[in-house]
Amino acid sequence: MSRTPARRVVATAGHVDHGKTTLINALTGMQPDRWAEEHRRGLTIDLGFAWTTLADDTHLSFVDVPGHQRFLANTLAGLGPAPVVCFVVAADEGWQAQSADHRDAIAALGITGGVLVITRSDRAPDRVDAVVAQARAELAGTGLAQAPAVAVCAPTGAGLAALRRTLTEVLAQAPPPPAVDRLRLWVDRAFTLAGAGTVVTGTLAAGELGHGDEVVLHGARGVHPVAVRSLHSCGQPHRRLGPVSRVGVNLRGVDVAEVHRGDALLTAAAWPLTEVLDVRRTSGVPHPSAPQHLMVHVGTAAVPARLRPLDDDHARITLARPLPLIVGDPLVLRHPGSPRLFGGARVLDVEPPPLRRRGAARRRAATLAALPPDGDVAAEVIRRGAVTPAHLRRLGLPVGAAPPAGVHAVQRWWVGAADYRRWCRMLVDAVEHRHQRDPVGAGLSRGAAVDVVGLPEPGLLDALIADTGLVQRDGRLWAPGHERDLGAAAAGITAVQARLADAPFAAPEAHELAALHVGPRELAAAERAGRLLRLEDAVVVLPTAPALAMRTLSRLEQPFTVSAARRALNTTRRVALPLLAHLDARGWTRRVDASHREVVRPGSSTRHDETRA
Ligand SMILES: Nc1nc2c(ncn2[C@@H]2O[C@H](COP(=O)(O)OP(=O)(O)OP(=O)(O)O)[C@@H](O)[C@H]2O)c(=O)[nH]1
Ligand SMILES: [Mg+2]
Repeated sequence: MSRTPARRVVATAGHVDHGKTTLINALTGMQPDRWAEEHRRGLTIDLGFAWTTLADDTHLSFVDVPGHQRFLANTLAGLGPAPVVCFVVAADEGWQAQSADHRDAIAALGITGGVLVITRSDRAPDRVDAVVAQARAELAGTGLAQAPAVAVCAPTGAGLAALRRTLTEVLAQAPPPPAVDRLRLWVDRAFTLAGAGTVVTGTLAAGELGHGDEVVLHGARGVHPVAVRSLHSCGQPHRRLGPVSRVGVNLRGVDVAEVHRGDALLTAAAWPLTEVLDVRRTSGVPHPSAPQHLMVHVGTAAVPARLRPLDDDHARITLARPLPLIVGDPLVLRHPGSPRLFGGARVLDVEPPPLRRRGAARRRAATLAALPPDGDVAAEVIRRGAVTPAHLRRLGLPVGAAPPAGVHAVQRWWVGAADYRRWCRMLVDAVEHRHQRDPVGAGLSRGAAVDVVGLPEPGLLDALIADTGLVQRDGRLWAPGHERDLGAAAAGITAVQARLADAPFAAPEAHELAALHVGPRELAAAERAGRLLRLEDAVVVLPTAPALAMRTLSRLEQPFTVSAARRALNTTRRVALPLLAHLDARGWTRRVDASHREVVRPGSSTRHDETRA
């Protein structure tokens, strides 16, 4: 069975002039230095690209970086998205200043795969072992501490076969690219191709990209929808590419002038775009010794930023512009206006809480110190009160299918279990309190309930109502039974009911109601309790009155007038008019003309054999 050959990307690293470009040229037969100025000066200035195929059919692309410290930003853009490096040290010169810079960058980026290549071995064959030992000592503590070493002489080809074998082994053992369902391709180059338009290139370290995909380009001016017109890798067209590939993407929908290194092609709406992040130091000086103004390098982006130390190892970084970052992303920190790196950090939170109150920074440092490197889902849920697992996943947190201990799934949200219990108690108390204060009042409104409990998501209220067994009517809440409890008004309402039992259509007059201490609120409460029916604000009958009226009206000659109905029901126009309107509304009677109605007979579309609506 044939299998699709793996695709891998390796970046170079190492001091200026140590032979990185010469090595890649010897391995691939391609010249990575693309600019005339680079050839004239014999110096790499910007990233170079070349590729070859290894013995196991792996398609291997190289990103060749400059060694000169002036071009460190370019170097970091090449190393940023690369999972594996060829770390080059010249045998005749040994470890040098930019060897150390690149070592620091690799440490900050958390790169763990690589080969130590001792170049220019022909110039100092007897120094090779010493330089390997020196480099190993310098790389101790980084992901390259255990990297295999190979000595080469590019001009003669000595050692190249061994290097290819070693690269094959290292790449085979490197952890597979993360399986993610969203694209983030950091752009390292943008150019136009005659007849094709805008092309961007980058190292696709995770996610996939396909012909026709609709994605967004995120840059300094926000996000911009674009479509993939065609895709290339290693000079070949492809329908679809996954990690780890060098990709060239021909884009529809964007002018080349609008695209820059550090922009990113993203799956639309799949990434948080963040300016404020909390980070943990992974290498370099403690945060309080770091400059307040700095450059943050991540992916291929380099963005000015402000650093606010929270403790030695934790800091808040505010970027000059938002970037698509998630928890776990590695950052390289550099002095602005200087090629020196002073450290690395890893993103712990891309949606941190504001630090406004006194002592907030100290408390935040303590919280961050307790976080595992990939974040703590339960802590994030509790901090936010309620959050969807999809949102946490988007932030890069390790969200499983089920909520972690201490977290409940409630509808589409995850909430802290203790919070949820507290909200339930608060809601029941607030409803109870409202009823005690005003038994004939209209219960607690939903809006007031959300406010009183301080619910982070109003939508959670329905779950709380269901779980607490509260009764909801017309958007208001009662404890079960309380919606029928009339408190001090009960006696007055009972008197009204007794009177209507004797004379069903003799609705009490306003002054009679007043004498019984029954006002509009008491009538509304009685209606809610199912004890009275309000035909108009102050015109009340028993809930059985409409059905009773129908018995009388159906015996009248049809159609009938209001006067005929009034006489038959032994009542007044004050009651007869709203009663007939009520029957019309129920569909039990209907108007025939301006002065006549008739009973709608059973068997027609509506029936009147119910006693309550
Ligand atoms: N004798 C000898 N010379 C070499 C070897 N490898 C590279 N060189 C020479 O070293 C010089 C620098 O080589 P480059 O490949 O440009 O070095 P680099 O690391 O790419 O330099 P930057 O990109 O500027 O950092 C060139 O003159 C090369 O010809 C080697 O194995 N043996
Ligand atoms: Mg070079």
